Amino acid sequence: TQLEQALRNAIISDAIDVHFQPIVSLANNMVLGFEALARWNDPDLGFVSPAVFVPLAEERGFIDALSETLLRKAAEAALSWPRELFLSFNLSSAQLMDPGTSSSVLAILARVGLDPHRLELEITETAVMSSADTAHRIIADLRAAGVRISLDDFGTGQSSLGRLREFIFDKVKIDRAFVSRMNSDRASEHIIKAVLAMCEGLELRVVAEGIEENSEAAKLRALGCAMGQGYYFGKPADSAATLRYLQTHY
Ligand code: G
Ligand code: G
Ligand code: NA
Ligand code: MN
Repeated sequence: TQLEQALRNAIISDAIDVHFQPIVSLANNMVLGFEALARWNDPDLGFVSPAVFVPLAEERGFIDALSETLLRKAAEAALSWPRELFLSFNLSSAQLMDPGTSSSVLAILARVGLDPHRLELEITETAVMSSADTAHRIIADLRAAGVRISLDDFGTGQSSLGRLREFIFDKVKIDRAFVSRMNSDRASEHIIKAVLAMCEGLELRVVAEGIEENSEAAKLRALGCAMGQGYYFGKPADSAATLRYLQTHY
């Protein structure tokens, strides 16, 4: 298809960029790290969402090439940041089915010179379940090297609490569906409270995603949520804008 051909060309010509969105401490608004988010603005097709081209790349077998380029760019940007902030990077489900993923991730870090302790990988529950044994091996190898693992979009899709018993995660990201409904819907607030209590018991760090308003940040802070991410703190921005952001935000 036209989209597939354009994506192939974009990967070869290095036309897919990485943007960065801040993740902050809710206690004091300090920036703790950034999530890398792929951005592709094609001259003919215009802006194509990663929600479209990541699954296409997986389906067509070029997710490795795409992801390696993106991780390299993201890691290089992280090295230019003025402080040792963490870099959070999304792994797709196809990568968790490929036994080569852990060594390829660690090889990129070594080549770029980014300490594995500064990397976090965001994965979804569905991705872990799709090929459980391989996924567990990859996660164990990466964690042994110091990379941390976040459970993304928690509370949606195929989530099962049983997964948390396996202690393969360092952090849980509460899906923005709960945050955006928190002010209008009591159920969402109760769910967030329960997730926070559970994560405290399991010694999991928690990030609330999709914070767009001060009232949401304030409520989450009052509930004891440690970290937040969302347009209220900063939208995804390219590496130059991210450096400028860091000059004005601590
Ligand atoms: O930022 P945005 O709404 O455009 O992202 C849409 C989806 O694409 C999200 O689910 C996000 O996790 C995913 N995504 C963004 N960048 C990457 C990437 O570099 N790799 C993978 N696997 N997924 C990504
Ligand atoms: O699946 P994942 O959680 O990685 O995807 C995060 C997506 O949410 C990205 O596409 C990102 O651009 C988007 N996002 C980040 N912050 C906000 C926000 O405050 N509001 C909305 N609507 N989307 C957000
Ligand atoms: Na993510
Ligand atoms: Mn998410």
